[in-house]
Amino acid sequence: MTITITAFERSPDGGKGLARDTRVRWALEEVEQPYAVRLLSFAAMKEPEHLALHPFGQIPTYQEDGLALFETGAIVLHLAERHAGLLPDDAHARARAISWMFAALNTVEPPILEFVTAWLFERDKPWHEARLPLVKDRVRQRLDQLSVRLGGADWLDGAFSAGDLMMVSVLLRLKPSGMLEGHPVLAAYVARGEARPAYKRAFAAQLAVNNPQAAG
Ligand code: GTB
Repeated sequence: MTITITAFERSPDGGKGLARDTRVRWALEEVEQPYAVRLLSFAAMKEPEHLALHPFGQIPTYQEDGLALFETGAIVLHLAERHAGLLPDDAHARARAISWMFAALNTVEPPILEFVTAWLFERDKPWHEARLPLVKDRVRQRLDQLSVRLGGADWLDGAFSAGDLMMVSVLLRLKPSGMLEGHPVLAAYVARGEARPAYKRAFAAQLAVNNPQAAG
């Protein structure tokens, strides 16, 4: 059965690939699985039909053969476990790659989200000037730690894995702010992710939806 995911009818980022359907598209491309996309308006995401698939009324969702999933971590892990290409065969290396997925989602993404929210949406708040440096520092601390761990390696633990896919996806959220520029090791790591043919296909597919003129 065809895999169907959901995505924004028009992402607020206008095609920068920052909405979370991009990481699911990327995983699908890495494991060479064809997929269809059902596009949703913000209003449709809050309708009972979509809430039955996603309890929080968000995108993306994933459907295949009677299985319905939400949460990008669960979706990417499901794909990585079912198809070759995103998890190593060795049991220990596999467990470590999954640790990196969780680290991306639970340890690195939260301060990045706090920062992006403050930077984009809280500029008019009276406490904005005082809060922004605090949330920036929390991001910098994680970026410093991650840079040290990555060091001169291409990927976090041997070959490219679902852990890298998730970490690069999370770090990409920082690109518009310029914050990655202070961390050349991570900027190069993100660039390696973006250079993967599977990422390029995923990016182009979301661009065709969100900015058809730019997609050409
Ligand atoms: N933890 C969930 C997951 O990983 O699947 C989070 C899902 C989520 O936050 N989905 C967002 C959503 O549906 C879209 S990705 N939001 C609508 C809502 O909650 O009503 C977040 C996002 C949105 C827009 C941009 N952008 O424009 O730059 C970037 C990221």
